Amino acid sequence: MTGAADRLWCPLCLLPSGWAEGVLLDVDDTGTIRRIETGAPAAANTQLPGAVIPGMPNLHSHAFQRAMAGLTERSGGEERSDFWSWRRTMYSFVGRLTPEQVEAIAAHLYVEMLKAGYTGVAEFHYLHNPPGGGRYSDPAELARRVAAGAEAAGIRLTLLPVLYREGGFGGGPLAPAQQRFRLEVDEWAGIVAALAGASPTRTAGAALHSLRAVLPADMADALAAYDAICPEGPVHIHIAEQEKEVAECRAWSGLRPVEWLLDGVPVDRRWTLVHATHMTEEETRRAAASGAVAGLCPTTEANLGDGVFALPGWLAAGGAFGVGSDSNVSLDPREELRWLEYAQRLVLKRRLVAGDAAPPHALGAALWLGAAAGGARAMGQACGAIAENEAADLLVLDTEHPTLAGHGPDTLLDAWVFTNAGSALREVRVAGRRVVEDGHHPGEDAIRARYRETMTELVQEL
Ligand code: NGQ
Ligand code: ZN
Repeated sequence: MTGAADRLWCPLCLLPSGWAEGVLLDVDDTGTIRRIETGAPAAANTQLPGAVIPGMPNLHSHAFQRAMAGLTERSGGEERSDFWSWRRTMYSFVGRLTPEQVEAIAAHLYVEMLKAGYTGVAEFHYLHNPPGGGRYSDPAELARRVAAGAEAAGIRLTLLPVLYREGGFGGGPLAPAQQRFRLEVDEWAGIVAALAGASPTRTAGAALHSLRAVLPADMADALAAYDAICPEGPVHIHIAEQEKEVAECRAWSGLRPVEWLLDGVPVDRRWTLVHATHMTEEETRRAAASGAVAGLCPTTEANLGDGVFALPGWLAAGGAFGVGSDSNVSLDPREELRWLEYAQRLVLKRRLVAGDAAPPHALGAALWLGAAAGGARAMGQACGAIAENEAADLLVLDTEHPTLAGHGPDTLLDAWVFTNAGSALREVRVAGRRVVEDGHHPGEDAIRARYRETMTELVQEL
C-alpha cells in the first residue's frame, strides 16, 4: 500500500505549534504532507469531520502474544507467578503457532490497533523458525506473514526482525521452545534486507532481543551488517525489565544492563530502549542524554509485575519516550499513557507528573504529542506529527461526542486521553488513506472470522 494524494481539510487540527483552525493538508502520493495552510476555506477539498490529531505510533508489539491474552491469568501450579512463569507459558504457546495463524493474529491485532488510534507499529518479531528449530524454505516466512497482516489492515509497519541466540547472560543453551527464535547473524541480516524499504508505509529495522539473548561479539557483527543495509535505521533492545535480569547482568559483567550497554555500544538517537525499568539515577541521566527513546509499555509492565519506570528523572533529563502495547493485553494508546502517569501518581502521591516537565501543554496533549514524536523516531519513519514532510497519519475526533462535547482546544486532548472517549474516534488515516470510518474497518468481518477460527484452534489445543 502506498499513500493517497489528496487535499484534506479540517476545521481544527493539532499542529506542533498548537491547535489551528481551517487547516488544509496537501498530501502527495506517498502519503506525505507536502504543504500546510491554516485559515483556509473548506472549498472542494476532502473534509475531515472533527478535530484532527496525529495518529500514535506503537513502538513495541509482539503480535502473536495477542492470542495469549486472557490465557495467562491463572497459576500453572508454581509457588509464585511472576514474569518468568509467564514466560514459560508463553514459550509453550509459541510452539504451536503455524504461519497461517501468525498472519491471522497479526491482521486482526492491527485492525484493533487502528480502531484504537495506533496508526503505525514497530513489530519486535522473534518468531522465525518452525517448531523445534530448522528453517522454513524462506527464512523470512513468518516475517512476511506479519507484514501481510499489516498490509491487510493498512497499518504503517516497521518490522524489526529480532536476533535471539542465547539462553542467558554470557551465552547458554536455548530451551527447546526457543529454537524457533534462533538465527545466524547473516540469516537475520538477510531478513532485514529483504523487508527494508518495501514501500512508503512498510519497512524493516533491527532488534537485538536483550543482553540475555545476544553475546557482545554477535551484537557487534549484527550492528555492522545492519549499518550496511540501513545506515540510519532504528535499533531496538529489551533492557533492564526485571530485577533478576539486573542481578544476572551484574554477576556476568560487574555492570547493570543499561550501564553495560552505554559503556560498550554507541547508543544514540537510533536506539529504542524497551522497558528500561530498572535504572539508577546516573543510568537514567546517561541514557536520556544518549538520545535513545525509552520504549514504555505500561500495561504489559503492570501485567508482568516489572516495576515502575523512572519517568520524572527521564523527562527532567530531556529524554524521549514513546509507548508500546508489547504483549497486547491492551490495545489503546490512551490506556498506556494513563498507566504511565497513574503509576507515578500512586508511587509519588501527587498529580500531573508527566506534565510538569512539559509546559505549556496540558497533560493530555503533552503525553500524546511526546509519545507520538518518540514513537515515530523509534519506528524510523516520519510519522509522528502533523507537519510538512511528515506522513498523513491522522485521527479525526468527533467533537460532538458527549465525552468531548464542550471542550475547547485547551482541554480536548485531556478529555481524549483521560476519559473513556474511545468511541469518539471517528476516522483513522494512514498515509492519507482512510482505514477506519465511523469506527469500522472495511476488512474487519473477514479478518475477524479468520481470527475466531484461529483462536478456536489454539484454545482447543491447550
Ligand atoms: C518477549 N516480553 O520477548 O516477548 C519478552 C519475554 C524475554 C517481555 N519482555 C521474553 N515483556 O524477555 O525473555
Ligand atoms: Zn517485548
